[in-house]
Amino acid sequence: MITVLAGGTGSIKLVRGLVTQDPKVNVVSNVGDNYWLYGLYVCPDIDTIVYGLADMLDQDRGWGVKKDTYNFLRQMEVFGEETWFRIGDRDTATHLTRTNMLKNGKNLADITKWMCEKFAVGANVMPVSDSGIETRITTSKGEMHLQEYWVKYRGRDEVEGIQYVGADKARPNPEAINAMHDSEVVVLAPGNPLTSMGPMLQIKAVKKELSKMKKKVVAVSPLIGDEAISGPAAKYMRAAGVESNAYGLAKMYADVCSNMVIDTRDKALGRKIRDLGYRAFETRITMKNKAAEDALAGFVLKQMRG
Ligand code: FO1
Repeated sequence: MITVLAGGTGSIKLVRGLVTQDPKVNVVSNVGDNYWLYGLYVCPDIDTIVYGLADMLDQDRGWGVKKDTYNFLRQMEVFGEETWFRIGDRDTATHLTRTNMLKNGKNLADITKWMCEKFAVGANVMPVSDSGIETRITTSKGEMHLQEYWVKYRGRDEVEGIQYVGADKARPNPEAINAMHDSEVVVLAPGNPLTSMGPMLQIKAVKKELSKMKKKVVAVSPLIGDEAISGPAAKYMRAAGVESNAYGLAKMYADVCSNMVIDTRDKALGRKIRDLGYRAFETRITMKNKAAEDALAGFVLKQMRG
C-alpha cells in the first residue's frame, strides 16, 4: 500500500503517476487553502486531485474543470459581487453539493469519498483533517487568506509571514493516520512546501506519526536549482527564511522524512542532503507528459522498495 500527501496543482502529476503503479493509492489532501465563497465551500486541492484522476482537470491551469463555462460567475458580476476567484459552472456544482452535504451533517472525509465514487476515481482521496485549517499570508497590506494573496492580489507583494490558523488544535483524519501507518511507502508530493505540505505537517499528530516512520517517507523535490518548477514555492521558502532549493527543503522536512528525490541538475546539493542523514536519489523530476509522470512515480517506488 502507498500513501501520498498531496497539495493540488504541484502534486497531481506525481499522484497520477503513482495511481498507474497502484490504482488503490491513498491520497491525503491538504485543506489549508479551502475557501468560503458566496456561502460555498471550495476545496481546491481535493478538487484538483479528484478532477485530475477523473481526467476532468483543466491541465493548462492545473485547477478547475476543463472546458468549463462561467455563466454563474458572470451573473454574480451583474449582481455586483467580486468575481476574482474564477469558479466555473460545473465546478460550482461540486462546491454547492459539498456545502449542502456539510449542512446535512456529513463530514469532509465522507463527502470526498462520495466525490470519488461519483467521478469514478479508484484512488482513496481523503482530507488530512476535518477541522478547519486556514493558511494566511501577511504582507504590507495586512493578513489575508492564501487565496486572496495569490489570486486576488496575484501574489505580488512581499510575503512577511505565513500562519496556519487552527492547525495547532486540528484533529487528523483517523483514516489518513491509518493509511500512513499501514503503507510500505509514504510519499510527500512535490507540492508547495509552505502552503501545500506545510498545513498538513503542522498538525501535531501527523508530524508525530511521520517522524516515527521517517525511514519509509520519501519527498519529491518541487525545485530545480533556486526556483520552483511551477508556482510560488521558492518565494514562500525565502519568506520563511529557508534556502529556496532542495537542500533547504531537506532541512525543512528533516523531522518527518529521510529519503529525497531531487533533479539530476541538483547533484551537488545531493551530497549536502546526504550529510543531513538522508538517502538522496537523482533523476529528472519535471513531468511534461504522462510518460514522465509514470517514470518519476516508478523511480520513486523502485528506490524505496530497493
Ligand atoms: N487560481 C488562480 O490563479 N485563479 C483563480 O481564479 C482560481 C480559481 C480556482 C477555483 C477553484 C479551484 O479549485 C482552484 C482555483 N484556483 C485559482 C487555484 C488555487 O488558487 C490554488 O492554485 C490552489 O489553492 C493551490 O493549491
